[in-house]
This record gives sequence, C-alpha cells and structure tokens, in this order.
Amino acid sequence: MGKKTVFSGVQPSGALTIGNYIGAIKRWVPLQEKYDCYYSIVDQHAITVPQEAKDLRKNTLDIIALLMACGIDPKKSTLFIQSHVTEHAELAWVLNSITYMGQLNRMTQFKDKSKRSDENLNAALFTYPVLMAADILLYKTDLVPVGDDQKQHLELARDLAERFNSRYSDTFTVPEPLIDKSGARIMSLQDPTVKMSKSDSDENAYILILDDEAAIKRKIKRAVTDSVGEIAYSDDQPGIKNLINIYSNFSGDTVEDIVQRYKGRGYGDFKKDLEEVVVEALRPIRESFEEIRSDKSYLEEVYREGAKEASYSAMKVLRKVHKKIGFIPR
Ligand code: AQP
Repeated sequence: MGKKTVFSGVQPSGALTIGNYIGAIKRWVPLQEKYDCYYSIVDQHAITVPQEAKDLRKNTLDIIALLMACGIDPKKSTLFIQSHVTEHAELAWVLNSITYMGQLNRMTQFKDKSKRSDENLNAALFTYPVLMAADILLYKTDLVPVGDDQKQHLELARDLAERFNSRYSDTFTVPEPLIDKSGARIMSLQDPTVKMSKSDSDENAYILILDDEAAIKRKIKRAVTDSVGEIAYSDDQPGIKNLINIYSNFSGDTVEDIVQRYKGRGYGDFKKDLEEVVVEALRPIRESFEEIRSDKSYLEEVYREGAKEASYSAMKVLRKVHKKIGFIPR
C-alpha cells in the first residue's frame, strides 16, 4: 500500500495572516512525513474577487517562499501554482457539467461573499466550489485538511466524485476530511465574531505572518477586548478567547495553563506577554522568508518542478475522465 494523498491550497488574495498559519500551514507541515502531499497556491481561485495583477504576482511568489519558510519542503511535497497545471480548469469544466445549480446556490461562502461585493459578482465566484472539487479529485486525494468554512465545499467534491463514478464507472477517489480538533479558528482582532481574513479592509483586524515587530505589537495593543476585566476562556468574552487561542497556538501552552497563569491579572499584562510570544514565534519564519524570497532562480526552480510533478499525476486522471465521457484522445 502506498502513502495516502493529501491536497490543500491557499489563495494568493493577499498576504497571509496568522489565521492562515494556525488554521492551515502549521497543520500542513507534519503531514508531509506521513502522506503524499500536494500544496497549491490557488491563483485561479483568487481571481473570483478582483485582484490587481501586480499584487497577485507578488502575493503568489511571496506565498511560495513563505510556505517554504514555514516548513513546507519541496523535496517532500509537491508545491505548485494552480494556473501552471492546466488540468485544473479542464477538469472543472467537465465537473460543471454534472453539478446542479441548486447545489451551488446553497453554498454559504458564495452567499457571504456575494453580499460583500455586489457589483463585482461574477460567475467564477459561483462555480468556485467546482474548481475546488477539480483541485482535489485530480490527484486521487484521500484526505483534505479542512476548516469548518470549507466542509460544505468538500462535501460537494465527494458528491461529484460519487456522481461521476456511478454515471461512468469508478474513476475518482472519494476524499475524506482531515479534521484537526485542536486547530482553533482565529478571529478578527477588531471584531471577534468574524474570522480573521487577509482581505479585511481594516489592517488592524489581522496580523500578517510577515508583519514586523512594531506592527505586531501595535495590532495586539489595539485588539478589541471587553469590560469584564478578567482573563477567561468564555464565549461571552470572544475577544479575550481569541487572544488566548493565539497565545496557546504560538506558545504550545494549553488554554487551561494560560488562564491559570493570568488569574487576577489585567489585560495589559496579558497583551504584553502575548506580543512577545507572537513576535518570537514569527521571527525565524520572517528571517527564513527573506532568504528564500531573494533567491529568484531557486523559487523558479521550485514552482516549475512542482508544476511538472503535479501535471504528471493530473494528466493521467484527466485523460481517463475524457475517455470515459467520450472525448476523442489527442
Ligand atoms: N481565521 C482563520 N482561522 C483559521 N484558519 C483560517 N484559514 C483562513 N483564515 C483562517 C484557513 O487558511 C486556509 C487557506 O485559506 P484561503 O487563502 O484559501 O482562503 P480563506 O479561507 O478565504 O482565507 P482568508 O484569509 O479569509 O482569505 P480571503 O480574505 O481572501 O477570503 C484554509 O484552509 C482556511 O480554512
């Protein structure tokens, strides 16, 4: 039995936040030891909301370097840019033909995002989950590390795989979610009822993985808390709860230990220590990022090699799909 396959992606729709780090990248690193991992910078997903070309270019390259700085090793995993592997868009088209409009209408992320950007509403935002299904199914993915927000999309990928398999015979692996019980959802520092998002218009709402020391400290100081004045891990204090989650994830200390340690102490004390914890945890990542990002030819080699590897697997699956649906082989 070979290793199981894992697929996950991150959108270059901005610079990555500590939410992306805690909820995704940090989890991806240990998976490399056990699974055959495909990690993609999903630029085709990013254009479902308007992007400036120069920013998209920069974010894509930054993210490749950042993933490596966080511990994604291109020798262990296949690290690639989605648009370099044309099979993603090709399979998405085929999958579109077996996706019901009603299914896409029910997607909560579409409903949320369409509310946010009314005038820019485009068809790609609507069919985004179909492209995501293609991303996953192209590599015969067994496991997809998903957060709560992506569960519905993975369900669609499973549904489309099963529908195709029963219509045309066994072709796709039906993927399973890889749920991490410890991974907390990191919330906005300005409104702890919504998730921390890299495309938030308020830069105080998020901490970027590459923020410098001064920015990290400033943002933590300004983070919204409450008037209770007690460090407790409670849904009634969502701001403090979120900061405890961040503390715990970066320090490795348990929530219980943290709450115990700060019993009877004020928010100022806690925030000051949190600043140090975050600054020190991100420092080595930022230093390693600078080194990798400055070596343009190495970066190129990594994403070209990654695309070659990914294409090799993707092509085999796509060929099979085309044959089954009756397309004439090239
Ligand atoms: N706040 C978060 N807490 C925990 N996990 C998070 N992720 C994102 N934000 C948080 C996880 O990061 C992975 C990559 O996400 P993505 O870039 O594909 O898009 P996203 O989930 O839509 O992230 P953003 O930052 O909110 O991007 P924008 O603002 O462009 O929409 C995913 O596994 C996600 O769960």
